[in-house]
Amino acid sequence: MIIKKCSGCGIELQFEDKNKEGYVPEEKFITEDNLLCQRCFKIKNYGENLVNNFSREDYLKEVNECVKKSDIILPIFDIIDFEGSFTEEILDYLRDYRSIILINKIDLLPDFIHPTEISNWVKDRLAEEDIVPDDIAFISAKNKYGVNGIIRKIKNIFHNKKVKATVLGVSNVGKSSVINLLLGNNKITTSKYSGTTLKSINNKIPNSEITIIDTPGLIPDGRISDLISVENGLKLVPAGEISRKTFKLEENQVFMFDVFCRFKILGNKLLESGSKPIFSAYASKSVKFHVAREERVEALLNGNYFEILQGNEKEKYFQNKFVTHEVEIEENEELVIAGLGWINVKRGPLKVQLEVPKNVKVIVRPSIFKNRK
Ligand SMILES: Nc1nc2c(ncn2[C@@H]2O[C@H](COP(=O)(O)OP(=O)(O)OP(=O)(O)O)[C@@H](O)[C@H]2O)c(=O)[nH]1
Ligand SMILES: [Mg+2]
Repeated sequence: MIIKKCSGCGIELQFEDKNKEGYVPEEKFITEDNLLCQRCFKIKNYGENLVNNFSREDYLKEVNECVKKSDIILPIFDIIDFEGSFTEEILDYLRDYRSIILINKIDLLPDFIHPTEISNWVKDRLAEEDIVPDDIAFISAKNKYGVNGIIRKIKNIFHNKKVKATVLGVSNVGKSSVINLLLGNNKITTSKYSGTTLKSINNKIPNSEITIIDTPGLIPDGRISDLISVENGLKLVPAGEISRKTFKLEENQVFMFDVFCRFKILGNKLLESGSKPIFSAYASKSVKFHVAREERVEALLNGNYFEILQGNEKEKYFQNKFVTHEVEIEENEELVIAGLGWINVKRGPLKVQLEVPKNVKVIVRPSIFKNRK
């Protein structure tokens, strides 16, 4: 029996069962090569979100097998959801293998930021996790920025030797989009939904000795965007430049990150001296920021001011167990809520009481952008 694989998602093709993954009609299977399965055809042509039966463990096993056979790994991180891009497995691979880290989606950074400005920030954040890659590339698959540099960087390390390079990362960071650019075609299926690539896909980069391997996205923990419906989760993922607003907060006021989480100030030395803390909030444009008096919060959560979550879905979201974190953030630090956004403290320190659903990853990190006047 001949084995053929879908060139869009890597799944083994079959013609026996229309309702199972990898289906193609029998005559196509027999007579054609470079086939697309029915699922990839629907994603590519109709933008459908088709669920699959693969589990977190299936994906991990597939990625593990590819990594073991690689000369170098190319982990991709999303610059806008940097903390949401890590999983323990990815950090372990990075400690064990040679790597070039690809920082993707830099088109979503505010206009005033140049990638070189955040390069030290990225290096320091990785060093905190004991990671020292061979190189780092700042790229945008959307704008085709920096992608040719990847090939140059691989050649710098391996010269003209044969190389197997595995691209890996959490779902939706743009692995397949980057590989398509390296190949100069749109062979691999990409989509705005998570879980598009199902199995590994090997391709040779033209005019090189490099075999580039795409892998299915690993599933991360702790992102707010994964606690709501897929369609609404996408609204929390910035599609254009991220939105930024600056606030001063009184002691009895609450800052609301839409309905998703909120915090109040727990007293501040600067407040006592009369000057209020200042911070900027960053998130996707669909997320509404709001400052309210504490007694108004309940009514705002129940009313129609915030628009992303409605009806049953909002009720369901509030059924999550919420926990309270007390966090102190220094000037030039920021508080990140994975899968939602962050606040950057310009005048502090700022001590807050944050309410978020349990298991959502909350961290304090050095600011990604230098403060500007
Ligand atoms: N703004 C922006 N969007 C990007 C960029 N690269 C990829 N995307 C978008 O991110 C989404 C996911 O892209 P894919 O290439 O399918 O991501 P993936 O990592 O292969 O995803 P899985 O196969 O599901 O793990 C798509 O909507 C892409 O258009 C980028 O540089 N900038
Ligand atoms: Mg993919």
